[in-house]
Amino acid sequence: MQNIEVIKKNLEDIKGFLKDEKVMMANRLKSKIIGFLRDFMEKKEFVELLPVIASPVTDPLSSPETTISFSVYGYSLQLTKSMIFHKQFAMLAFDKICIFSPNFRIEKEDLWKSGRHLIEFTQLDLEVKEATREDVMKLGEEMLTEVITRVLDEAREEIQFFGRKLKVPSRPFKTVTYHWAYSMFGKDFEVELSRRADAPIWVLDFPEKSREFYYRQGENPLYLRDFDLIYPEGYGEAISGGEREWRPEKIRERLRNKGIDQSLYYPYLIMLEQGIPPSAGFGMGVERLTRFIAGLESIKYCRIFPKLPGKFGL
Ligand code: ASN
Repeated sequence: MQNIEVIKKNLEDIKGFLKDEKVMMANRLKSKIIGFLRDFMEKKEFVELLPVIASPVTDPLSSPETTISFSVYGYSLQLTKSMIFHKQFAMLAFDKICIFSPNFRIEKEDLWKSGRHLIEFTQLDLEVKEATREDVMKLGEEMLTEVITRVLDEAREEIQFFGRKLKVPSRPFKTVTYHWAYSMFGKDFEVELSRRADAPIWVLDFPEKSREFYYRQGENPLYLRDFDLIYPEGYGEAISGGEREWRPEKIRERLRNKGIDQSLYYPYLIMLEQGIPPSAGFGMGVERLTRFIAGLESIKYCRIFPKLPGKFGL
């Protein structure tokens, strides 16, 4: 049971929050950004699908213990942390798909301070059949530059309100390897890299051990055919994605090596055994993109009912 006082306090906070012009402007900007993203995807002939909110299996991410499960009609369902498995499945029917997908992730409580974590957020998740990592990275670069170009032209009032100095990044974006970033800045390299960068920068080839089992391994199987895109000026991660593993024997081997119980992933494993095409794709957080474009200190302004790690909220 929620304490009535806590609920009242939260409602008061929300009322104050809704009167803040920053919230109104950030959400107006986000609405335009979503439109620009949609136009871009349509131009590239993507089919937009609607999101899955709960299903028998979801992305474990690095913390399977934070998966939220509940029972419906005696079957166990999980709240979506990402639609990765559904995206791969959809490749049986479509060549290019995208979804504005709401994700729910229990983050560590102290991450409310990071300025870039919400436990409920939306990512533009996309997948392309038989694509390579390079294909989808190129797509990500085109998408980000097009959105920024259109914002500068068509969201002038919002950009002026935030006093944001934005420039369209030139392509191709710079790339570094995980290995290089880690050796330069240690395990928090994302923060440091982002703080020092004045343009978006790709980080490639994460170690197999550090990421989920669904990314395809590279020529050196210790590293993956994956990537993150990092925003400049300290805004942190923008995009995460890569090529997918589609061969069931490889996934079984990865699960075994990671000590993960295969029965947790039966729907996925059976899908792979019946055959799906290889693909590549990524997800881009919509609120994080809005935060970066507006130059906001906190992501909370980018949703009208923000849920921050460790906090109670409507
Ligand atoms: N959307 C990401 C991807 O496509 C997965 C994630 O959100 N963890 O790889």
